[in-house]
Amino acid sequence: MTTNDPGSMETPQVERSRTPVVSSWNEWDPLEEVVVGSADGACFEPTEPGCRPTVRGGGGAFPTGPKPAEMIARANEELDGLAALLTSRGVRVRRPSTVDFATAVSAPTFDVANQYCAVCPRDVIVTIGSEIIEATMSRRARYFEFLAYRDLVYRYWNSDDRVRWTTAPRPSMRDEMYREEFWSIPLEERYARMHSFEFCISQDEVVFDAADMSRFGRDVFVQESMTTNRAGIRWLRRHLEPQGIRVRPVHFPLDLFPSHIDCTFVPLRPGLVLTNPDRPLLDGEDRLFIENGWKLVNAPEPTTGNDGMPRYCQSSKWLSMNVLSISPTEVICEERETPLHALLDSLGFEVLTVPFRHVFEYGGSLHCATWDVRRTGTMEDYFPDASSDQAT
Ligand code: ABU
Repeated sequence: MTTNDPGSMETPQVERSRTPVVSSWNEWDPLEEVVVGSADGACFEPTEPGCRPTVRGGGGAFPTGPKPAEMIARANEELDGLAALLTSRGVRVRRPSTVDFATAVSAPTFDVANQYCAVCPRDVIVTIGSEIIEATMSRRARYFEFLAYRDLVYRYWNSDDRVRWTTAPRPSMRDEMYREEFWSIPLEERYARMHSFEFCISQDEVVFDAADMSRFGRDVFVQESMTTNRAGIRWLRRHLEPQGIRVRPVHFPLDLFPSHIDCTFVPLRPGLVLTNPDRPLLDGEDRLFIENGWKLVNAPEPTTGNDGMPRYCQSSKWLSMNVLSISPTEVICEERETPLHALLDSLGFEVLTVPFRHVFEYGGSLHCATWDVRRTGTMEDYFPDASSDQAT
């Protein structure tokens, strides 16, 4: 059974004697409690300055408003399947609150005709140690997505006074926050400019999505992208470094439309990162890994090319590598990604699989569709040799 019933979270004296109810330092330690997204109330993402959705295969204008009920039901069936698998492995699963994403937003600085969904908590919220951080978000339709998790956040916060809760600065999302010209740059020019790392958001306000972060103990790597700018990374650094956490920007210059790091650079256990062969790290940014004995292993070609992805999916074929680790030896993968299963098996992992293709059109796969609240383990230093330190 999955639940968002607070259960034992209501008894702080009991919780106080053990691990905080919120505690997670990396992407691979044994998972104890997780939030799995829900497609309830989902809408098509609207066209806005930070997002230009297009129907794949030249299918005309993108629909607006609520997604059809059968589309939602298919995605929910797969999300429920993931929740059931996690529960069967002893992980406590919770679900977001239902939100009416069809409600328009009219703010002093922007309007948007409908909102999006709560399928991908990873984009919105992150656990770092016993702190929950709500991201600024980069798109108007996602400004209020945090509401789907507020009941849960309050319950965690109320149940254990070691839980820290931070909401990052709310950006204006006014027109000036975006670079409209980004969308009309021809591909050849994008290649020529790939090292400028200027995407559809300007650098004036603090902007980040939580899914541009990847947690490696006392090091958090943050991708500069269409959804996270340099001011966002500076904010994260000033916020986290006083706690002894090093924030390290990373760049993948061949990804001309980067959005979220978890289809590009996916740590699986201490010493091992699954990498994207189409999106190598910027020259020199791999040194820290190599000098500290980490192996970067390329993911195999996904079983579906970009052309075969669902019509309304705005993500790349590399959702194949958007896996969820439930321990340093167990990884959940999409069931059709057999070349990846074989690779992970050869690297010593137990590979668990679930069908998840219908979730793809909500912009994510297994890692995106989850928010890990508690994993065993403490803050470790996996990069003790910092001679090539990029954090300063
Ligand atoms: N939300 C993750 C999508 C990343 C990608 O399309 O590669």
